[in-house]
Amino acid sequence: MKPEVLQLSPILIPQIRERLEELFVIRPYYQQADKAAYLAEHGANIRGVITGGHTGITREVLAKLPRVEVVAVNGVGTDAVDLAYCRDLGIHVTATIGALTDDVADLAMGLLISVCRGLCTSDRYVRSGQWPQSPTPLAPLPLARQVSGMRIGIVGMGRVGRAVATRAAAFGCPIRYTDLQAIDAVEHTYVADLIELARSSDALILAAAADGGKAIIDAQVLDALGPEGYLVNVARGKLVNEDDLVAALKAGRIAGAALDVFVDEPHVPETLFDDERVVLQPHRASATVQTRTRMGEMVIASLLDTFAGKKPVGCVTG
Ligand code: 8YV
Repeated sequence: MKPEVLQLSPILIPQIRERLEELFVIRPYYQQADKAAYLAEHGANIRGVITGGHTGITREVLAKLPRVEVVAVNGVGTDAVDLAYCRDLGIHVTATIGALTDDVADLAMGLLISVCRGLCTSDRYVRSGQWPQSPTPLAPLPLARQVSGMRIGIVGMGRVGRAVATRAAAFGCPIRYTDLQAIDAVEHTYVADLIELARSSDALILAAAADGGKAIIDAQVLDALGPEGYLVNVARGKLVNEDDLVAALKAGRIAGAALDVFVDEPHVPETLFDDERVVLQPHRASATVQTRTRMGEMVIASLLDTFAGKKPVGCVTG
């Protein structure tokens, strides 16, 4: 009999979906209107869970899955899963570690360039037919901020942070970073204090894990970044106090922000919608065919390992 797997978020790669259907009985929880009834019907037979990094799984849902052996996160962040609770119950939690590093770092640089060079604003300018009305160099577009050579502060020097550093270094950017502690393998300057890092950076790039659940970027940090400074977030929305960010942008206390993640996705503070100093993405950092395929393969491998009685690939629960 094929193991039953509860799916909490969609898989967008057709070949991965087909393989999942071949190997397991997939129960698409995310498509159900009456989720409680669906759990009541199938919960007792579920042996595995597939979920997204942002979606995770609540303790309430886990409690309805008495036979569950593994929560396979189709993503690298496990902050939306209660790891201690899973460990206590002997449930493996896995993540697609390493699969999306390059894509997330690519998007961080893309966002930095977009916000500094006004790419989205200029694109809207051309598309809306305004260019012929006031041809360059008279176009009413402000001159942009040069990216090459910007002082970059990386918050969280894990895999993604390091991949961002490699890219930023190729742009001739001096790099400093903060993390829980200095990392021997990293050649860049460590700055223990986030406010000090913000003060000495032209752009802060957030690449930290959000397991602590704390909004580390608040008014104080934003003020240290200052009116010439930019914030880029490819990690988690909850790392930022969004009210403080909106207020800082509104008052011109920072120069701009480029955000792939938000506190209450898919809801984005509406005041950001017509702010040209902001670039917004709908949590797409890992959304390429190549990366989502690799991630899907890792999810399948971790389910198969678990059901074969092995410690699964990408296990973060030890
Ligand atoms: C994914 C993410 O978009 O890896 C993560 O933690 O949040 C994202 O890369 C998500 O997990 C896709 O389901």
